[in-house]
Amino acid sequence: MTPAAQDEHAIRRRVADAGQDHVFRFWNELPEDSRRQFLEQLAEVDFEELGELIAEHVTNRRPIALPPDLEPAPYIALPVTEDDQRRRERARQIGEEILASNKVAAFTVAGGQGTRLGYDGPKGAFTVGPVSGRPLFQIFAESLGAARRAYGVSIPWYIMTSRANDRETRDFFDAHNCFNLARTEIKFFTQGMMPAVDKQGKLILARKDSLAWSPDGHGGSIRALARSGMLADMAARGIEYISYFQVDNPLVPPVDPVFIGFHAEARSDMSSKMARKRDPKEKIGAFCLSHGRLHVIEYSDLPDTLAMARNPDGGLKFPAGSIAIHILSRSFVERLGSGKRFALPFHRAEKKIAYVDEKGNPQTPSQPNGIKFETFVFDALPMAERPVVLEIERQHEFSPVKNATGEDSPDMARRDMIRMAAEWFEQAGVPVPRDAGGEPKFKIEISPLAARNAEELKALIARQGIRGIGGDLYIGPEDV
Ligand code: UD2
Repeated sequence: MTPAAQDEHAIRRRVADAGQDHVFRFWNELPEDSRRQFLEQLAEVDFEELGELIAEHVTNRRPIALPPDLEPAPYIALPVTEDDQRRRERARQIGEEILASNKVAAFTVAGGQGTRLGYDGPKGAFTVGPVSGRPLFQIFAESLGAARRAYGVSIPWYIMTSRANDRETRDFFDAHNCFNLARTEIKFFTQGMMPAVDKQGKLILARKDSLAWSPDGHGGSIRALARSGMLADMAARGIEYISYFQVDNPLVPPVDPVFIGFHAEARSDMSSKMARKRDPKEKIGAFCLSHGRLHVIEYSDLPDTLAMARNPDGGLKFPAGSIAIHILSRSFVERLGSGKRFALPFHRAEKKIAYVDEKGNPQTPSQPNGIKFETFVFDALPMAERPVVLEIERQHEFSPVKNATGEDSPDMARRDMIRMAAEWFEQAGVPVPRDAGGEPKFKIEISPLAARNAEELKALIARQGIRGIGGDLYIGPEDV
C-alpha cells in the first residue's frame, strides 16, 4: 500500500470502530481532491473524546448534575467605607506596578459566530461608536493604546478567532493599519473545532465531503493558547497575567489595574468581575460556591428556585452575575493545558445544523436537529486556587452587543456609552443638556486616547476651553 492508502485505511478503520462509517456514504462520487480533504478532516477528529461525549451527552444522557449545596459566592463589594476605598487604591497601585513591568497581556475571545446579532462578519468589526461609528476592535485597540502610553510599556494583545472568521479578522486589522498598534503586538490564533452530531450521536455531514464543524467554545481558548504556541510567546515576553474579555462589550476596560492588583495580591489563579444581576432571570451566569470551590452556573442551568431565591432583606440570594471578564495567571493556564485529557468539561448545545440528506441534497432545518459540543472558560474556576470575585459598576464596564434589538443590543450599548461620557462631562464641570426622561439630548462619545476617565477629560476640557455641549460630540485622539 502507498502511504496515502495506508492513511486512508487507518482512518476508515477508526471511523468504522467509532460506528460512524455513514460519513463515507458519498465517497464513490467524490473527486480525488475532495477525498483527500475529507480524510484530512476525519484525521483531525479525536474519536476517543468524541465517543465519550456522545455517550455522556447523547446516548446515555442524564439530567444536568449541578454542583451540590450551592451557596452564594463571596465577592469584594463596591467600596462603601474609607477602608474599602483604601483597599481599592492599594490594589490599583499594585496593578499599576505590574502593568508598568510588562507582565500583562490583553486577551480577546472572538471566535463566536454572532448568530443572534444577525451581523455577517467578525463581531469585532461591528460599528458601535454612537458618533464616531468606531468598531468594537478599534475601541479596544484605543484603550490598549492609551494604557500603553500611560504605563510606558507594550501590552501584547492576543485575539482568538475561529476558522470561520480568522481571515476576515486579520484582513480587518490590516485594512485599518492595526488601529495604530504595532503589528508585532497583536497575535491572532484560531481555536479548536468540534464536529456536530445528530440526536442519535451520528456525525452530521454538512456537505458530501465535509463534516459539520463548530468552534469548541470559549473554554477552547485554554487549549488553543497552548497548542498555538501563544503561551510560549507569553512566557518569552515575561507575561504573567492574562486579561481576558469577550469581543462583544464596548465598555470593557481591556486592562484594569485595580482588578489586576486584587488578583495579584490574593495570589489568585483566576479572578472574575461581577455585576449585580439586572433581574433574577438575566442571561448571565451566577457566581456560586460548592464545597469551598467557586463555580459559575450558567443562567440556563440555574433552577428557578435558586435564581429567584431572596434573602430576608429582599435582595437576591444569588446576586452576583458573571460578565465574562477574568484575569488568568499564565501558570494556571499552563497547568490546565498540560494534561492528556482536556481539563474543561464539554456542554451540549442543541442547534439547527445545516446538513445534506441521504440523497445528498442540502437541507436547512427549522428546528434544532443536532448537538454541538462546547466548553466554557468559567469552568476553570473550580480548579482555581484563591479566586477573587470583584464587584464593578455595570454602567461603567458592561453593556454587551448580543441581540439585534431590545436588551443587550447595539442601541443599548450606544446609550450606555453616551451615558458614561455624559457622566464624565458633568464630573468635569461641563453641563450636559438632558431630555425630560433624563437622557443626554445629544450623542456624546469619548475615545480613551483622548481621556480614560473624568479627571483626564477635565484636563482636556480646560485645554480646549469646552464650556457646554450644543450638538453631537466626539472627542477623539486628534482633540488631545
Ligand atoms: C456569555 C456567558 C454568560 C455571561 C455573558 C456576558 C457563556 C456560556 N455565557 O454569554 O454567562 O457571562 O457572556 O456577556 O459563556 N466565543 C468564542 N468561541 C466560541 C464561542 C464563543 O470565542 O466557540 C466568544 C464569542 O466570540 C464572544 C464570547 O465568547 O466573545 C461569548 O460568547 P457567547 O455570545 O456565546 O456568550 P453568551 O452571550 O451566551
